[in-house]
Amino acid sequence: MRTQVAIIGAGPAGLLLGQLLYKAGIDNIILEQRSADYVLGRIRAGVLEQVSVDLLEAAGAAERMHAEGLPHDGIELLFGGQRHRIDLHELTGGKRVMVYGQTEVTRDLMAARAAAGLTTVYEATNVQPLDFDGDQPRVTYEHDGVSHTLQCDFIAGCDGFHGVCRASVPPQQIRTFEKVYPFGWLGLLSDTPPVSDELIYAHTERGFALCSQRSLTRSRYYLQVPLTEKVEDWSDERFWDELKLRLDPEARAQLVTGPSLEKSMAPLRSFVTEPMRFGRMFLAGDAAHIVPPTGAKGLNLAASDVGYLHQAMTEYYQQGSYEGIERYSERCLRRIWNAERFSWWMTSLMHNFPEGGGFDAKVQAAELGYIVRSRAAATALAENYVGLAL
Ligand code: RFL
Ligand code: PHB
Repeated sequence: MRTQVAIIGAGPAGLLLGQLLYKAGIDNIILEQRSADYVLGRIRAGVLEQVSVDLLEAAGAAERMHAEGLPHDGIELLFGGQRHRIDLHELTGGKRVMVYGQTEVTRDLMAARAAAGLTTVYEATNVQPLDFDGDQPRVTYEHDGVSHTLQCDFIAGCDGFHGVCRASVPPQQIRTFEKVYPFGWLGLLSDTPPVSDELIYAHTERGFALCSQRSLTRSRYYLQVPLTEKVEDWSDERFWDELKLRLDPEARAQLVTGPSLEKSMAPLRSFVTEPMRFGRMFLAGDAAHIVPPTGAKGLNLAASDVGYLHQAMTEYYQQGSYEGIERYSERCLRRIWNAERFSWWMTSLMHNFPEGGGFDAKVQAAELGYIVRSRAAATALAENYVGLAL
């Protein structure tokens, strides 16, 4: 079998790349180790920057997002028992974010791919990228017990943090930078109306909490918890009780609780791989970098990597130019390090660091106060949250 671009991973990065390449007339096949239902069952991101919205439009998969997604002009910071609005729209000269779940983005991209008649091999096992340092890369895999070889011009490693592509690079060719945080997020999804029109990022002595949403009838909440906590030990009731303790009195009174549709734990990590191209193999999305979710940047970075990669491949196939390919890592990494900085900063600002001995909490309180008093400080937060123009 042969294709121009072999894409490994059918998460949002792989599916978006496949659609953009298809629109540019570039043939591609996706190999995914899980089933489509499993991929859709993972509840993750909820906030899209304009760059991601634009790329979904270019991919022809934006119709439902525009009909059902919720444009948000602000976020709320809750600390010292009070909420303070950050007016993203006003502070950034008219920018906003779109609240639309990763599950729905993935579903729309899957539907567009199916409508275009493109091949995705789900439940592909033993996927292995090979010979990407030469001119004839290939990917071997097994499906239904049969071994296959896919010949290609390029391999796109869109296989997430635990994928095989980054792991296939000889260690001397790759550098990684990592920071692991001493807590995780426990998330709960429920068919209950959101507690507030806008997202609430809450900093409390009991730890961080986030009130997010998927629609006017579906909410997503998160609690900062020690990494030692187990989901099984958190009944819905315990989750709601703890969330209430981290909200202001008005939100506490307004919170509508209900049975969970999903509950899961996510560790928090900052991680970057340099470079992101190894001969004819590219890493994109979580395969190359992870941000803690506090800044809502992970999916957006995956989308912007794919934007650069699709541009580079289009220039190569349409004009024979290698420039975009050679500059891929550098272009991506500039955006990535800015998002890493912002996500680390938001995480440091909003979470409880018990080992800080009280000093960290005092500095956090001073900084939060500064953000709501100073237009300059609020603008810095707002322009990073909606996405820096880089
Ligand atoms: P994914 O989604 O992990 O997809 C990778 C795919 O590759 C497959 N795979 C393989 N396939 C074949 N062979 C192999 N050997 C393979 N190994 C893996 C996997 O099965 C999978 O289908 O990576 P991708 O596409 O790069 O997308 C990245 C995003 O999923 C991620 O960055 C975001 O979810 C992060 N994130 C958020 N990002 C935002 O922009 N805004 C948010 O509000 C936001 N909130 C979040 C988040 C992530 C969270 N968690 C759970 C980590 C909230 C949370 C709680
Ligand atoms: C979400 O809705 O899942 C979400 C929203 C904002 C974040 C992180 C996660 O910062």
